[in-house]
Amino acid sequence: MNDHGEAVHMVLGLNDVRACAKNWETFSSGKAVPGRIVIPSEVDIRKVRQIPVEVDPPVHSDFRNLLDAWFKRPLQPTYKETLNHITRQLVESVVDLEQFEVVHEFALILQSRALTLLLNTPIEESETWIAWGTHVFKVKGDTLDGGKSGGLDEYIHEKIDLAIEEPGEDLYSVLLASEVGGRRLTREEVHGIINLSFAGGRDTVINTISNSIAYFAEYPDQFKWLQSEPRLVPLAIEELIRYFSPLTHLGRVTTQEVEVCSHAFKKDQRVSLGWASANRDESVFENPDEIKLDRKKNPHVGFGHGIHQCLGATHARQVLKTLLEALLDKVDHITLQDYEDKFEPLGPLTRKVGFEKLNATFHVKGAK
Ligand code: EMZ
Repeated sequence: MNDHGEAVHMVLGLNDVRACAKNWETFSSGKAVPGRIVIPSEVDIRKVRQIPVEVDPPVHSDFRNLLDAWFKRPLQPTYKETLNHITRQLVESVVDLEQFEVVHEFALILQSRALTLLLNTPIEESETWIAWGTHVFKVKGDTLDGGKSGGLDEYIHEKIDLAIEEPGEDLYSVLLASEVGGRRLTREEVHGIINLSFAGGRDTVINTISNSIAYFAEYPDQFKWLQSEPRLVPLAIEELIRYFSPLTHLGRVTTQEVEVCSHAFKKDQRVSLGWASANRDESVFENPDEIKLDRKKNPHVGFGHGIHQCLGATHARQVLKTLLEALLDKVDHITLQDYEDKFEPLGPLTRKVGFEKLNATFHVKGAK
């Protein structure tokens, strides 16, 4: 495909995608200017380097070593309890409604409230984030918007200032007090980590939630079946992530001449690692275009692969698990009223990634 005047070569098979993702020396994330590895490119609307996704080793490893423990907090009992409370409260608030709009009145709210746990900020902060809409850089019609991106930067800078003045236990304060490679993080680096925390897990999580709800509405027998087999929820989550592949692809930039799938690449070319395509690789996944909730062999790359494997994956999985358990517990079945698909342009193709809007009803268990 073409993007911003540059050819982007798309690697599509699972094994090739994995091989390129592993080979960070040749397929670099850090050698490109900020925003260039993202497709569509964010070069024109974002100046800050997202960390750790736009950094190569050895610095990348220093950041991962620092961040991995924080981003594993979703496994802690208190975190799980609060997430469970937030989720059930939201489910309760819509379960009696004749209908509600899933994307904006449910998924966006859940993603934003859950993110307050990941950043360890007050839940009220989510009100501001909800007002930003489903993507932190895009405005209606899917256009990347410099003004919106600048607004996010301003917001982050304000929060960094507050954390400098009055350090707390939030991620801003923790990062400002942290070290990488024997020195304090710079303000720019803190900004880059927080920017990614807002951008990386937003539309991806929202689309996965909306797609999953639509799927269970369309296949009520699968919902019932999972209700009778709740221990299979973790497998079901991996399958939903494989099938919906919320992040279609992410780019790399070649650092030297290299051959991929018999194609010659020059130095400094953009390459797309096609997670969504790899996740439907028919040589690996049996009936790849079907959702098989108890799929056992499921080596999907929905969270990427190699050193850049998604830092927020533990949180995202926990959000989905908590939500699915709450739905199985409270809801008898789900019906859809009307919806509008959301498509992502991919050069000559488009891919359905989620919904612009999705009106649904959660029919409460035990209702007459
Ligand atoms: C970037 C990307 C990948 C990008 C892991 O995140 O997700 C996109 O939605 C964002 O716009 O900035 O974070």
